Amino acid sequence: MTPETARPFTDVHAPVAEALAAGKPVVALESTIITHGMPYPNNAAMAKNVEKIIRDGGAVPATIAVMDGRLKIGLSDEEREALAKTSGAMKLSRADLGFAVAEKRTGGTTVAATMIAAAIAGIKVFATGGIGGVHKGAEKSFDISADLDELARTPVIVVSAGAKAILDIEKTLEVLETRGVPVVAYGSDVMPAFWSRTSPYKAPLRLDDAAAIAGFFQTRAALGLGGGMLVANPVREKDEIPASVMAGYIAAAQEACEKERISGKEVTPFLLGKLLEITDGTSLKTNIALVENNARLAAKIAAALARD
Ligand code: PSU
Ligand code: MN
Repeated sequence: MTPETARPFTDVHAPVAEALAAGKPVVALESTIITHGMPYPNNAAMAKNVEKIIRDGGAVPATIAVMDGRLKIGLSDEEREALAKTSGAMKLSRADLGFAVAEKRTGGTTVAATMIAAAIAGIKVFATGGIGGVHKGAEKSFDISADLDELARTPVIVVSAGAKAILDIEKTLEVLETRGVPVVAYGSDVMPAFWSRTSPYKAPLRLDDAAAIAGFFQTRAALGLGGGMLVANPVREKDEIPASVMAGYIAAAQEACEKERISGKEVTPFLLGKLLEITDGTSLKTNIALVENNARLAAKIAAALARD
């Protein structure tokens, strides 16, 4: 897909098109988190608020999704609200993005699909909650998210709160290293674990300000290294669920997942839903807070990129 061949299938929302044409900062946002990651109406409120945070940070938000077969780069308020209410939306990654466009379906884009769309639109920074990664037990299930391959090939900075603690963080880091994806923890020596600020794993790289992250990205591009990079931004202390507390919840959710024989792309939504139940909504509060935190940092990185 190139910008030219994708154009007939793509709708770029006017404020996004204007910002891109003027070289102003733009931040992409994914939509699987809206369609599959959170229940309505929390998903709608989160999606709206995250866009506001990006605007307050001086950048233009571009929520990406497929609606009735149109690849949307930026949604109107009405479209975003409609997507949040859609039941039966597809979960779209690299493998099925083209299917949804060809068959005129509606779906939320994962980190992988959002990166693809951002790259064709010329957007370099993308904020999400957590990326997909290597699932626990992957040596049996082979369940490794397409997000990791996409990070290796598509030149977008993905700002996340690390890999979800429902994943095998150690194996996820190994795969990212093998694929040549830089993982930069923001202001931390250890990898954050989504709901928690810390994990037992050392961060491969550390940078302490947005301008340095932008500079690193530009240097990689100049060296012709290709591909994207992952920024791991720890959730704020006041919003975190400590790793020791989270571990018990995750084990319980995992057990339910195995018992109910959930597999494939249902695994992540199932585990998130189960955790929501088990934690009585606390995990959702933290999830929303960390997405907002990532949006703030992504706006700063986009602003730094736009300055150069
Ligand atoms: N983080 C969340 N909720 C989500 C996801 C991440 O808090 O719904 C989504 C992202 O879109 C990510 C996807 O790209 O889960 C990974 O799914 P899979 O493991 O099937 O590749
Ligand atoms: Mn998977």
